[in-house]
Amino acid sequence: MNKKIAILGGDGFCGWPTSLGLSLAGYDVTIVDNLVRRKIDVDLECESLTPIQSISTRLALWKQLTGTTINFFNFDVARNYHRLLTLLKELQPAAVVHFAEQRSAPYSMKASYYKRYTVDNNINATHNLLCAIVESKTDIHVVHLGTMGVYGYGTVGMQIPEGYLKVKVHVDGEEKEMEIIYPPNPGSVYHMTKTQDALMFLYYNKNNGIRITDLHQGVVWGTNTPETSMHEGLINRFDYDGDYGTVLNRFLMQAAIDHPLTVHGTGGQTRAFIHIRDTVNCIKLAIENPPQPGTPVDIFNQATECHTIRDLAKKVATITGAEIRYYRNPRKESAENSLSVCNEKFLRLGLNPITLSEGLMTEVLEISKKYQDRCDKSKIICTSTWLDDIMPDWEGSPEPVV
Ligand code: NAD
Ligand code: USQ
Repeated sequence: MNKKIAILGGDGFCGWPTSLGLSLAGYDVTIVDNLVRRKIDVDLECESLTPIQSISTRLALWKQLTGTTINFFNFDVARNYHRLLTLLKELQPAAVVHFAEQRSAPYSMKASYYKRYTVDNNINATHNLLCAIVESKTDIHVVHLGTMGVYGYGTVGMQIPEGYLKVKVHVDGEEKEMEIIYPPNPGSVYHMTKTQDALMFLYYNKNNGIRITDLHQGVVWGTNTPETSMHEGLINRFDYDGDYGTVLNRFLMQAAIDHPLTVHGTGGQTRAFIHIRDTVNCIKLAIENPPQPGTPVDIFNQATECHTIRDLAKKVATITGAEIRYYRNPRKESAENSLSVCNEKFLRLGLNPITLSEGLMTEVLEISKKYQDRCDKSKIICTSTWLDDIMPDWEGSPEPVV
């Protein structure tokens, strides 16, 4: 069995623990990453709360601890097409896991430069990968990290299916059934690139028969996995700033440093969540269960639970005594929405979901406390706004902002 896996974006928050998890599980892992996420940290004058080591230190340490080599190539998947093509031809991996995209919605909305970068980077990276698989004449399974946000958050109360929706249409007075892609409804330029990725998958699957699994992942929380916990030098990144920090990790870190919890608007937004350890578990399951040749793009909802933002804030406040404050929402998004997500496919494959538990939240609190001196408090408030006339809110208020 071919155990070679290429991981595009393998130095990032999801990519690094996935690379280690697959390596320890016996896969022969090759990481491709242009380290742009580390460069963005420099530009934003902010860095991971946890002291992440350079990629060469990380890989040398992994070799020392496990005796296993993870190969690394530093190039831009969106620009260096021929390097990608050569790599696929030479390596002939069974699967490519594609994380290599700009993944922050606020970053993608800061100004035209960031919108254009996000579109250029994400769409070219995905398209280059698909083209290179066709040109290399390999039968590589693509496992792509998409997002729950492709669906939008207006569901008329129905459960979000896994990618496809059965609809009834009226044709010449007759009712007919058809299956369509769930209508895309992105909420940021970043999320828009993921809806466009989905169209490219549809086309290359139909035209060239590429086998593709698109994982519509919810907001990831947590930091470490059993593998990244093996040594401090393997620690995963922890984004807390207004651009890259995601909501639950931000709340836990804010509680740890006595900063009020920054709820946007009323906190009535419901989102889907997954712990980083389940990200790794799900990707492994996706690799081990590739679509059969000739079948459509396989779409999974990679999320284990849904919560409103205000309920998350309340949970964190209950454990820690933190103050909850409400900030004018920097985003153009529904103030309140319901959300129910079908995740039957992963459950059928044997996923045993890790859900929000005090123990796991305490782990994140402890990491936050340990590294609190590395926090730049001026970077916590979200300053990227969806429209020019929305001003960042530095103060917040004790009451929900409608
Ligand atoms: P990240 O920014 O930490 O990691 C992405 C990695 O890809 C970085 O190491 C970056 O340097 C690299 N990269 C980006 N563009 C590249 C390019 N053109 N060539 C080579 N390398 C490139 O992000 P993450 O949180 O690990 O997210 C990974 C993927 O998972 C993204 O596609 C994201 O959309 C998706 N996702 C993330 C979350 C989340 O909560 N973090 C949730 C749902 C989906
Ligand atoms: N929010 C707050 N306070 C904060 C930060 C965020 O109330 O301090 C709110 C936001 O307004 C939003 C929700 O929390 O309503 C989620 O925001 P987020 O920053 O945690 O997540 P999001 O921007 O949706 O993006 C993250 C990842 C992205 C991934 C997405 C999955 O950065 O890569 O695609 O989660 S999903 O949301 O399911 O589409």
